[in-house]
Amino acid sequence: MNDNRRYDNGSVYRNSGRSSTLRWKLLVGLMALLFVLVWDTAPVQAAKLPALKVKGAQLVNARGKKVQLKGVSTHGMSWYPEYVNQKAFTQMKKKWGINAVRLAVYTSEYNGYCTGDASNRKALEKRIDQGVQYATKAGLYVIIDWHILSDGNPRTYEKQAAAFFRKMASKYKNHTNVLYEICNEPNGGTSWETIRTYAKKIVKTIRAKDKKAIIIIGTPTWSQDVDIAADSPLKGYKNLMYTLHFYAGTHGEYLREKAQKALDKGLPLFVSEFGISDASGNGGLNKEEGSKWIKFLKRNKISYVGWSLCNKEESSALIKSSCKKTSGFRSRDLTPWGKWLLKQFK
Ligand code: IDC
Repeated sequence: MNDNRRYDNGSVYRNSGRSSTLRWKLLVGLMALLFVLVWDTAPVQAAKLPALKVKGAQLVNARGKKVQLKGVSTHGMSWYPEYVNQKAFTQMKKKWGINAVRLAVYTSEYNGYCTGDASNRKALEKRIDQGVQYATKAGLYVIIDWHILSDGNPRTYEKQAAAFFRKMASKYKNHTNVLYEICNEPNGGTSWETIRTYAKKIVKTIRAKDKKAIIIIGTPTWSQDVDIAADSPLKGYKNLMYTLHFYAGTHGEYLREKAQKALDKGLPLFVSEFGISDASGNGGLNKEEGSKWIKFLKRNKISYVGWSLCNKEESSALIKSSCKKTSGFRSRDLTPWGKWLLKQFK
């Protein structure tokens, strides 16, 4: 008796179940369609991340709270464009715990922006644009890095730099998450005076379009002589920071002392690139020195960005050369440096 009733009720439920399941499926389908449509057509939320400011020597948010950006730099985007993708950026934000990414645009080496042809420039600009969009969607701050290196003196390609940053600043003036790094590492004996002259021009160019974005200015000797820059920083502009780079296999206490001197003079520092290999980007890792650096950066709330997101056979690459994936990285895909860096982000 009980059993029959159960069967009876069961069949009634099954009948009405069928039509309500259908209704549910339709509803879910419709919602999914709507979601896809909205997702696809929604403009990138350029203003999602609050704009940052510089207060004294410190990077702060709109409420004046200290901010430390932590992130990863691409290798040259002509060399390793495949790592600039949405999945990788979103994974690095969600799983690695980074809040910033740096897009390295070499000016001179390997299809550099200034040495390649017009179609190469176009391709690089497209890649930057994709990088900015992916970073924005992932909720990351993004640094557009004018990566001078073998060209040594930023004035070598000053005209190109001005045109480039004019373009970038008008494109991204409403992206509160974009930062501009105007000369990666001046070297070859280029003086601070020369860099300063260059910086004044480029800052002026950017400010004509974008009144507020953070601008990071390179310093002499591969962005190490921050103490010298601290004696005569640029005047008359807000939100300027100065580049400090180190590779812990080569640079230790003496460079931290220079950085301390700069901080004591009130210079806002930004470590837009570092590693714990030697300065060539290769050789053994110095984790002990690396930890001393991280402590120093943490104590002074200085932002830092690790070099580099690629699988090149060199110890400063984050991904093992045997790993061909360009997203969805697992711990076993990372080099010893990659594993070490991820620990610092946590
Ligand atoms: C290195 C790359 C290497 C590439 C070389 C080009 O790791 O694969 O062949 O550039 O010259 C820097 C520079 C950065 C260097 C890095 C390691 O900003 O471009 O990348 N480094 O040498 N400064 C100190 C170290």
